[in-house]
Amino acid sequence: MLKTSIPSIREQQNPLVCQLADTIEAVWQRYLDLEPYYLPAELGYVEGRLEGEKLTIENKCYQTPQFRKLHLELATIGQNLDILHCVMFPRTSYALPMFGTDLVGARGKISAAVVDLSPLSQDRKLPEVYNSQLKTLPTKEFSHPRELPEWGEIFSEFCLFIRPTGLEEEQKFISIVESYLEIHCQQAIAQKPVTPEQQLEILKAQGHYSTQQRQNDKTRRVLEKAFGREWTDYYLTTVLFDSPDY
Ligand code: BLA
Repeated sequence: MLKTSIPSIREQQNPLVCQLADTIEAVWQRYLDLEPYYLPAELGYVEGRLEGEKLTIENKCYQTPQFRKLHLELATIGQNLDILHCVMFPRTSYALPMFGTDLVGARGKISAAVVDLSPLSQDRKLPEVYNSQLKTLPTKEFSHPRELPEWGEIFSEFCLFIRPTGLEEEQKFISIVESYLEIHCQQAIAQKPVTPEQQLEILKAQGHYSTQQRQNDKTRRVLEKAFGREWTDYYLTTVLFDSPDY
C-alpha cells in the first residue's frame, strides 16, 4: 500500500473538502492496486497569486491496471476559496465511465458539490449494472439542486449537482460520492479489456469528455487570474483534462 499524506494544505481546508479527499483515497486504497503516476515535477505543488491572495494547488496522482490516471487535486485561495477536484481516467482498453467530482467552498460554505459517473459509450448510457445500483441512492433528497451548464451534456442522468445546505446534506453528499466510487471500483476490477476497435471509440469519447470539461469558464477564470492564460491552457490540457494519446 502506498503511504498517504505528507503534511499538506488539506489540514487548512474546509472540513468537507478534507473529508471528501480522505474518503476518495480510502476507497482507492481499499479496491485498487495503486502505483505512482508522475506529473511533471513543477506541477505537483503550485503557487500563484489571485488578486493579491495566494493560490495553492496540490496534486496527487496514481495509476492502476484499469486507470491510466487517478487525479486528486486540492486548491486553496487565501482564506476564501477551497476546491477539491477529482477525475478517474480509465485506460482506453477498459470500457468504463468517467468518475468525476468537484467541491467548491467559499468562506466555509460549500457553493457547488458535483459528482458523476459519465458514460463514454456511443449511446451515452451507463452499463445496466451501474444504473441498477445508482438508482437506489438518495440523489433527489437535496433542497438546492443546481442547473448544469451547457457543456455538461457529457454527464449522466445520475449526475448530482447541488449546493448542500447544512451538515446533514453535506454528509449525504459525501456518502453518495463514496457509493459512486465503490460501485465504480468494483466494476473496474471485474472488467476484461476490450477489442482494439472499441479502444478507438473509447479514446475518442475520452477526448470529447475532456474537451467539454475544458469549457468550464469558472475553473479557467480562477486559474487564469492567478497564473495567466498560457499556463492555464497548459495546465487544463496536461493535468486537469488531458486526452489519452494511445
Ligand atoms: C464550478 N469550478 C466551479 C466553480 C469554480 C470552480 C470556482 C464555480 C462554483 C460555483 O458556481 O459555485 C473552480 N474547479 C475549479 C478549479 C478547479 C476545479 C479552479 O476543479 C481545479 C483547479 N469540475 C471538475 C469536474 C467536474 C466539474 C471533474 O473539475 C464534474 C465532474 C464540474 N464545476 C463543475 C460544474 C460547475 C463547477 C458543473 C458549475 C459550472 C457552472 O455553473 O457554470
